[in-house]
Amino acid sequence: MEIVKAEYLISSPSIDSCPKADRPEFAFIGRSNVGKSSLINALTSKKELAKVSRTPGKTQLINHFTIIEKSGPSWYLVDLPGYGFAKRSQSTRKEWSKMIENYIRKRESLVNTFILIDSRHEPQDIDLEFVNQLGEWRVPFVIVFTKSDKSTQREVAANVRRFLDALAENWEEAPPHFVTSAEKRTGIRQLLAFIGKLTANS
Ligand SMILES: Nc1nc2c(ncn2[C@@H]2O[C@H](COP(=O)(O)OP(=O)(O)OP(=O)(O)O)[C@@H](O)[C@H]2O)c(=O)[nH]1
Ligand SMILES: [Mg+2]
Repeated sequence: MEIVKAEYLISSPSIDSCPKADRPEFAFIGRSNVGKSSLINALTSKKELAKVSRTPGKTQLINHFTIIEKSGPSWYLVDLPGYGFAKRSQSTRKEWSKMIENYIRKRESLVNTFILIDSRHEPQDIDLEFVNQLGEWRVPFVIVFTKSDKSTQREVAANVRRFLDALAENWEEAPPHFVTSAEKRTGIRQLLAFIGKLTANS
């Protein structure tokens, strides 16, 4: 797939103020600092499209990016605010949950959610809970392990295996997953091919 245009469109505080649901949409979610914005930049080959920060919790809104493929189709990439940001208050977390649940469950044009997991760590409860939540909501999603350049292949493979094993307690069949590095562009082509297949069908 060849992307000819990738542009920031708008940041919305809730689903009601999101752009018209007139094209396929793909959302990225995960713990703050997991690499959502970096992955969006890698997918679009635009270094500064989504804001990358060393300070977690920077993205607090639903951020839409317009993508246009060379062959014509247009879709949206959506950078969602991360979870698990310790410095947020209880009430801010509640608002976050409500906003995310509304968006993920009600956005009609949402084709797939990418849930990002840091491949450097052993399975974290907060991530497992969010994956299980998506399962309960019965929305389509895939798991994307990030930052694979930061550990050895062996460590990454072990963490992926542990995460999928932990999910197996609740899942008969493991959800599809990708291993990526925004830094080294590992898995980027595969993710784009996956998106391409879904946009062709919608
Ligand atoms: N080595 C390496 N670093 C990465 C990778 N992806 C992201 N990072 C770094 O991780 C930090 C966080 O990346 P972001 O893309 O801002 O993460 P985010 O999930 O969008 O964070 P929030 O918007 O704050 O929730 C930055 O310092 C990135 O440079 C990767 O694939 N490899
Ligand atoms: Mg971000």
